[in-house]
Amino acid sequence: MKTYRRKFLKRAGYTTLSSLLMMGCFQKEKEKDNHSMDAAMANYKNINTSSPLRQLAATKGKLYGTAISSEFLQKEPDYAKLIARECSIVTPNGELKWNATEPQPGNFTFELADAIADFCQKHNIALHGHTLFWHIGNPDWVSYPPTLKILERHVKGVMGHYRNSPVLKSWDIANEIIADSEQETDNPYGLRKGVKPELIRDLFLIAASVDSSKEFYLNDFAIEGATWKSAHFLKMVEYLKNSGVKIDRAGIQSHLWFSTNYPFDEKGFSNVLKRLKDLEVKPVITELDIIIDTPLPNSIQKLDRMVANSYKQYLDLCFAAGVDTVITWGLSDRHTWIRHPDWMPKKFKDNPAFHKFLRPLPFDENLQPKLARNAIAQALQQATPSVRRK
Ligand code: 9MR
Repeated sequence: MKTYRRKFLKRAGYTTLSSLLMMGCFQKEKEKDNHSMDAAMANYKNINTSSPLRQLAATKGKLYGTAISSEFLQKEPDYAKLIARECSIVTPNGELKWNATEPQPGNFTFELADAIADFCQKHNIALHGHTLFWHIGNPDWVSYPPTLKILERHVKGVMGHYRNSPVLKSWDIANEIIADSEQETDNPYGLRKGVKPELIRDLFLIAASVDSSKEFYLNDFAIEGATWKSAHFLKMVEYLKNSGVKIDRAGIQSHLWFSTNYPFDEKGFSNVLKRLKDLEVKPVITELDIIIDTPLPNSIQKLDRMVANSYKQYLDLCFAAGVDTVITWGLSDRHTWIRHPDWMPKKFKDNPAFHKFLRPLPFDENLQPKLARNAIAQALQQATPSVRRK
């Protein structure tokens, strides 16, 4: 089995996102009848190429958006303009993480996150709060997991600041609490070592005591199929529901790998969505981006078509299950995390010739729409309407 480890996470002792996706989520035995993604759905005919994605989404009672960074918002007016045009929801890339909001114990700072909130207000965009609790992105003084007392002060400080915000509509109350594998948990819920289910329950309770007017998410990755992680994620959702706490939505991050070598686990993912429906917790696609795994095609054009077809296949399934919100982890390949040296999957990092094949988002480096943008548009156009999201 291949493993890819991000330098950053290796230090923390966690298996990487990419290795998990490779191992569990999509890596099934090769199927003889695995059709060529190149040939499938190749045309994208009758697509509305002039309407912004937010408008196409609104027509179906849905929201479309992206992760956003205050730094680029300030430095790149063309990027800011594109976000305002295309998006009806955004997630701050890092501005609401613990290291940004409470760098010193009890000292809160919201300058950068507020700049994003102001932008949202100006352009009528919903803001998704990411995140109150994570094992990464914490200042040095915070241990993982933190004590309930430290956690409570943090949640009160951060959620309290946005209690009256007209744009902030939802929170990732907890992010990535499920361990990366069976070997890395010490409890039947599959939680990261040291994390007790009661702590997560209390976190949701504290959040509800501060501001129950927002939607509460449990957010995680590598749950887009029948995986060890998805089984434990669902178990935690069920535990939270049974504990009677407010949990409205499941954030399905969707950092996806597609390949001509292994199929997407449609059946497994459909079962995850069905189980969430039974639990009355609505799914949201919170961090979508798509990497094409080796063997890579011989041209960027073909690669872009494979990415687009993968978007279409994935979103068709999501929309058929009633998903009403899709957030991509970036809008343009110019800013994708996956090209950053700290995060680039090893397989790509070790092969400089592969770098240019990391094109996971709907717009290119020059902010020009790619075929993936058309695939999202077409999936939206073909989707059954959702009950309108506010
Ligand atoms: O894309 C984000 C990257 O720029 C940050 O350095 C990193 C640490 O804060 O977080 C990345 O975003 C992650 C998100 O917060 C949670 N899911 C996985 C995302 C990609 O690593």
